[in-house]
Amino acid sequence: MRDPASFAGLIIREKDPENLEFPFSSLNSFVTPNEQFFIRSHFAVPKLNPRSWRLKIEGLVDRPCQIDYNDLLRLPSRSVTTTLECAGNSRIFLTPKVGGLQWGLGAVGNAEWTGVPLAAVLERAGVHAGTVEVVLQGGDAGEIKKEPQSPGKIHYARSLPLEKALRSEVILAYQMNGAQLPMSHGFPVRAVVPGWYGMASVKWLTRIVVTDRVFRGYFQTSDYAYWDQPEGLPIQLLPVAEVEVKAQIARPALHEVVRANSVYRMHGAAWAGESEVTKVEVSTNGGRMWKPAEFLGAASRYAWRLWEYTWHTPSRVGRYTVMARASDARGRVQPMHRDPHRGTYMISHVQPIEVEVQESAPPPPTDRYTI
Ligand SMILES: Nc1nc2c(c(=O)[nH]1)N[C@H]1C(S)=C(S)[C@@H](COP(=O)(O)O)O[C@H]1N2
Ligand SMILES: [Mo]
Repeated sequence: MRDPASFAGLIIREKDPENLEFPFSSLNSFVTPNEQFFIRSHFAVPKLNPRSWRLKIEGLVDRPCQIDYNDLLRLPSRSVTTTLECAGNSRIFLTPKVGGLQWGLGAVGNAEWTGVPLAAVLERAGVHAGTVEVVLQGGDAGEIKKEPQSPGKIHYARSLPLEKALRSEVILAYQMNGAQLPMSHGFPVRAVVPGWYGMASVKWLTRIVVTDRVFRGYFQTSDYAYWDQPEGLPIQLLPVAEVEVKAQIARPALHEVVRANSVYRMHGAAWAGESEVTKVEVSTNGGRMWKPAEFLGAASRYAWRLWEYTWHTPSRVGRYTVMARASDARGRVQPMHRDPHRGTYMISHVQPIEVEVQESAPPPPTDRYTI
């Protein structure tokens, strides 16, 4: 029988293509089980057969080549545990409302991915001097119906600057949490780009193009871009890339009823892109006072850190606001307010969670279902 605790229970944000959210309030493990990992797909899942699947490597390389599935499996592999957060995670909290999938807190998950470093594959092909970017293309395609409409079907594609592409944590993964990569998560092979928002981790990877130009594909110009104003230049749109520092509260959930004058275990997760989370602070009085939360494990670069805080709930019933705020090794602190330059992405400002403190409250849920 299936372990009842592995019941998926994902929230449907879109039925077709499948876009499913992890119910973040159920967070109870460092690694998110595959069945509960959120799914973000722009087009229908391409049916790729590992026997006929090929990864083409072309562009500015000495030896353009094709790698098949068995070739890839024979190359030296490595595993990396990384948090994958969609750049649109938490969008539902933005006011006024903005377009795009209305994700709550659960377009994020943490998994152990196993595969071949992208650098090894690039080395085999021999990258030319003067290379600027590496473009990763997925086997999925579709039409963009909103403006600017695409000229027919286009493939999902994203680029990485050569420097990031060569870093050892960037892998072409064929396993997720020790199991074969599931269909929805990019079977047979996907890129995993630790420290960057999810859109960089191209699923159903079929083609790599090495180029001496900056790639200007749809998913990094029209979509997944934000406003930036470097000194001395007019404001410009840049591709969304590195993950911001962020803490999220799993429990209490929004509008949860909490018992007055009791001991409540607040908990959640925090992550910091290419840096490391060094501190999570909690406020239970609307941001007037902040107290340190405790970590449940050591920092591991690219993976989230689970944290908890023992809240002695007020004796006076009423509505209270709880918040969590993370800091990282680079000195970044989660902002209290939204930066409008970020458009509809990179939603990392502190999220106030309103709860009801009442005389009696339902018992806290147990981790496992007992049926
Ligand atoms: N080929 C392809 N890769 C893709 C996407 C896609 O639609 N097609 N979506 C991207 C986005 S926006 C995110 S957040 C992650 C989600 O990965 P997951 O579905 O495994 O959680 O995949 C990325 N890779
Ligand atoms: Mo995403």
